[in-house]
Amino acid sequence: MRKWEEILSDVLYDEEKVPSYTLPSPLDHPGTSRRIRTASEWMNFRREEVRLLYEKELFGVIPPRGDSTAFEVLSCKEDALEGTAVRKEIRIRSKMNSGKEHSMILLLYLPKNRTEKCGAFAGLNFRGNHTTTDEKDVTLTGALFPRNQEDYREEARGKHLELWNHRENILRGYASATICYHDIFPDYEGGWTDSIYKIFYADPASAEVKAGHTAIGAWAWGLSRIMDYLETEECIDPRKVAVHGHSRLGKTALWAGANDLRFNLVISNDSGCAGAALFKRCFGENAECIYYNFPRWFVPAFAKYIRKEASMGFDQHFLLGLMAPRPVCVASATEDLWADPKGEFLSCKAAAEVYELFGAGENMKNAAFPPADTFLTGEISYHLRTGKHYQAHFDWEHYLLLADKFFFNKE
Ligand code: GTR
Repeated sequence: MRKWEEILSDVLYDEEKVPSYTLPSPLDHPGTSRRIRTASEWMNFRREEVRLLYEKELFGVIPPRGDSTAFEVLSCKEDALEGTAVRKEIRIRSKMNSGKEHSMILLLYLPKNRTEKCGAFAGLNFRGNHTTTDEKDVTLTGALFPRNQEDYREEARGKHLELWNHRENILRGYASATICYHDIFPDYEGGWTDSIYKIFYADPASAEVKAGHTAIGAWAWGLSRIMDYLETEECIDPRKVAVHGHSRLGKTALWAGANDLRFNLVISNDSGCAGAALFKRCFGENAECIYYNFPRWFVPAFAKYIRKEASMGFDQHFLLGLMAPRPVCVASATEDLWADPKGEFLSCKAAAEVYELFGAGENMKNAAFPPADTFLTGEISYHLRTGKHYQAHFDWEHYLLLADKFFFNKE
């Protein structure tokens, strides 16, 4: 591998220098002249090939549920968020018959006084459940990541309040659920040992395990465990659960959505490289940058694409296509060039041919790159927010609008 300074000095931020490239079509069957023409051919045949391609080349295999799962309600507060919500903390315990166990704490806000079942937003947080809320009695989480000690303390409460939207989600009638991602796979190279892989393998940090699994796969597993719990909540309609994530957790939300069809709305906030953005544009963060900094996010097979993006037989519109026909939303930010906003948009456009098989995605197929701060809304949605790499109130507005539209037919 080259030195970081060298890698960084080659990063492209100039649209003029983007290499010319041809995007492969997810509907073509490689090596044959066969082309997918119907939704059922996609669902029954090609979709799984594409999913397996991502498993093999990027994100590895997501392990199954544990042999048994137990949900232990640690706390239940009936008058949370100024009396608008019920707040629960649930320990999700994934157990193996061998006796090994992994546990993590879910923070869940449920809207009160609803007559019909509600929808829900599920996402992972970066710094601990207690950083997503200003309620002072939420359990501190995120301790497995050594560098998180600065946030694993009282002072960090509410630190990421703005990124989260619990209050407004509740007021709009949605449940809001989150787990700290470090409690699933602590995000550093030493993280394998404490990750969920420890219940599946004797040596979770071995080369064999790393050859087939990743941190992103572990986090996606965690999102599915949230879904397992949400399915048991009386007041939630499990068909109305959106999975969302920012940045690396946006990549994770896409991978979770690709694998777990129970998520009926998939949201990628500034997911960038290896998320929604096209690799082949090599704009901003590229394969080399991301693999240099975060090898654990990918299987080693991914390394062959470093500085060889042109050789990839797929690109990230394939990943977006795995959501079809469920609605997917990709959000970028004007100052987040590292994540290549234009590449995220072009990927949405290119994914439209998969949605077309289902009679959807028309809005995106013919769309031009939208001006900042406007919503392009449909089965494939996109917006470019003015500002930095962040999940802001403006982003949430679009997500809530989409949940209203697709879950409740409200315009
Ligand atoms: C960056 C990384 C991005 C993105 C981001 C984040 O350092 O290069 O791909 O994932 O971290 O998660 O905040």
